[in-house]
Amino acid sequence: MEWWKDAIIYQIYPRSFQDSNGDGIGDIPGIISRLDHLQQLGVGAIWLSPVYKSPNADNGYDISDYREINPEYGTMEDMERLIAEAKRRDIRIIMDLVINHTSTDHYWFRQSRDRTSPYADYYYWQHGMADGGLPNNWTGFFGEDCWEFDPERCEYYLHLFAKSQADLNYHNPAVLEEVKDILRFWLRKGVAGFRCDVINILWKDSLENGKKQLALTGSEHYLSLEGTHEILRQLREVLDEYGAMTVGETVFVTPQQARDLCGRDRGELNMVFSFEHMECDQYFIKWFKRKFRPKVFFECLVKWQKELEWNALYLENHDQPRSIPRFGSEAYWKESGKLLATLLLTLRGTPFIYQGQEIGMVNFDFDRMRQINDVESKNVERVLRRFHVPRRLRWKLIKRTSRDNARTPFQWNEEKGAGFTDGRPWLGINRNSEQINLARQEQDPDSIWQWYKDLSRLRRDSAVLRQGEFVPLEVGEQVFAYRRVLGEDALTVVLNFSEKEAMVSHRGNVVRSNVGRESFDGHMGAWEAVILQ
Ligand code: TEU
Ligand code: CA
Repeated sequence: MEWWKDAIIYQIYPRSFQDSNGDGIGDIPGIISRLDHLQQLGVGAIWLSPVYKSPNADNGYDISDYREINPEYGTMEDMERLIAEAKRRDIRIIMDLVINHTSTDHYWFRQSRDRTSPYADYYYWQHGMADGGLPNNWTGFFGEDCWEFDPERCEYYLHLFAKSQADLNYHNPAVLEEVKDILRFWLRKGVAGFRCDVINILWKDSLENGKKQLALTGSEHYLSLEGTHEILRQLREVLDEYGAMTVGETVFVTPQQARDLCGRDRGELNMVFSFEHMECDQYFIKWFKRKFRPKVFFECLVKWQKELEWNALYLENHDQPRSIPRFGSEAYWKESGKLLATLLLTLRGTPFIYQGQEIGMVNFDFDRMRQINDVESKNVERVLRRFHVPRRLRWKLIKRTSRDNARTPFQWNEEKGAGFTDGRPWLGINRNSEQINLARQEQDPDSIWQWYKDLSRLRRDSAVLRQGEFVPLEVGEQVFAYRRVLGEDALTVVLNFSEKEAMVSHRGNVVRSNVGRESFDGHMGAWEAVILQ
């Protein structure tokens, strides 16, 4: 049963969604109290960013116990209640599966420091070089070295992410068996599937030096290798026992690599999050931004729509800046917010909405490093400082690209804690919460929130939007138009990614218009979106 092809999935970043006890940290009881919101949005499943026990070096992506809930977020009973309460509303729960690495606080890692322990080979341990250098020249995802010396074991361990996120060694078959057990543990609790963190880098074929590059030197030794496919096929056997779905976060994949990871006949993942469309406004790595050119973005979307039979669709998540300031326009906040919603909910695939996107939340309004929490931003800032990049430029880069842009607390209402908390929030609340919040948009029939709800219903009731083929019609400098076709039925979507007016040749009866048009003569105003029959 491929329920996930009919569903819209909603991502929750638990720390920033809803606090229930005034400690300033979002939690599971908070999520339960907001399930009605998600039901109204017509969500079929929630992807829950990690809620496992964790010292929070990377906010839960550094797991210290896969079978425990982080006490900041609640208890296992709370988690079970969440699964049950969501189920009552026909909402499934998808857990985040972070198995490329564990926290160095994990029992396995602590044991692994002892070479004689059964856990000795759970991680990549290596001697340094005779000349005192690191075991190889690889560089990590967070802009730092990826080897750390452990004085107890007197060896280095590999960490492609933060220092306290040690990479698991899948050359040791015991590691995969552990992971299978973890899957069963959660599947038995009624979880419907997993979003698999950086899943295409699990297998490292060797630890030899890599070809030197601007970032991620060494990545040819672990990106989408056959060893990873083998692991995924083994995990699929466990998942199939429970009919579970998986969506993999797959970094640096081409459409061919994506098909190999989630093609129907492959027996691996069900969908992947690819990154190419998120890289349209950058050179090679995200810290080097370039001007967003809508046409490049459209071409990329068309390519992926054509090359994959089905895939995950997203414009935001907890790692990316918000989509309105990035692909839309803050000056046309409402129009462009609705336009981006239209894009997300009318392409072919499974749409993922990231918390706050449905009310048009924008980037943080921080003005100094002290307000930043994210480990990646802090590391990168340190590296830039080491290279004598001036302070103002450093801040400019961080402000534009930091992951904290998407992590500020959900803006429920205009009160002091934005309805998120009565206490002191763990991360700053955007000052615009007085203007941008759910309560206000519930009152306004013309709001971004109403638009999301409306399009979600439209998609639910429209087989064309859910199953139809994707046919591009126009890929221009500012206009993107395409058709969804199913048998005799068809809908045309026309989007104007600009404040400049445009004239298009597409015609039809108006099904939806983000500026309230009743008929369409081809004229498009600023950031206008129409769905035509
Ligand atoms: O992200 C992996 C990843 O490659 C990037 O999106 C990453 O966030 C970074 O921006 C690269 O520059 C996943 C999680 O989504 C992320 O939150 C974790 O920090 C990371 O894995 C490690 O678990
Ligand atoms: Ca709390």
